[in-house]
Amino acid sequence: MTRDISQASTHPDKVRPASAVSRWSMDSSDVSSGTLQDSWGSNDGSLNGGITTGASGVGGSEAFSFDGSDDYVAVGDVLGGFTRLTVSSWVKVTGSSSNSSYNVVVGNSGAYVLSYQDDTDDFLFRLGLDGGKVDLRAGIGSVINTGWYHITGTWDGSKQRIYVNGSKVSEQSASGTMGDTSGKHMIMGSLDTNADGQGQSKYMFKGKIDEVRIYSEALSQQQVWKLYNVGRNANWGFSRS
Ligand SMILES: [Ca+2]
Ligand SMILES: [Ca+2]
Repeated sequence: MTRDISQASTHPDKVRPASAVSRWSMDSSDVSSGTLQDSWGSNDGSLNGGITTGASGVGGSEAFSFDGSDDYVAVGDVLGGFTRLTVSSWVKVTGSSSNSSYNVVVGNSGAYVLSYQDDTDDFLFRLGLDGGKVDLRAGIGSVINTGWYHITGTWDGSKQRIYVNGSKVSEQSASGTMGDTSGKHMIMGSLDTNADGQGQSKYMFKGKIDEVRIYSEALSQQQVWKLYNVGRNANWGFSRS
């Protein structure tokens, strides 16, 4: 598939429709006193485990580096119960860290999860609908230690889709009521499955995470493609190293 990306935005704050909810840049300029500021909303995150900040990220920006042991960002008992959703992140997987197959990039247990699956060396987008788990895998082959990937999960209330590097990889029908995640915290780098507000050790992520975004609508293929190019655009200094 060939697309003209010459019109792609070079500004990291683009792709901000009315449905934009939260954006975390992972840039040091948005971190103070152990708190990562939400650039769009009020869903700030607390840094745990001694996360390494200032690591090289996408577009010449900075990322967080997670040690796979106890590093995670806890956003709070928020960001659940969506009727439509987009969740996206840049990730660089550098290890298989957990004692489960789930190396969670971002998730709110019972509602949605984006994860690296170390059993299949692949990405997973899970929705929590009507109390059950609805899983969609990316199926792109090995992603460990092969550089940065942009992963996006969307749900429009009837279809669930997963995109990698701006292109749709898989989709399926998915409907129901998303879990409200009451008591469970939205976490980056792990998952709060037992509603204690903390990332559980078996779901830790090892590698880098950058530019996590949440929208309350399913972004279109065109919007996801633009979102990917916002991050990778050479004019913005993107490097895969
Ligand atoms: Ca640590
Ligand atoms: Ca960044």
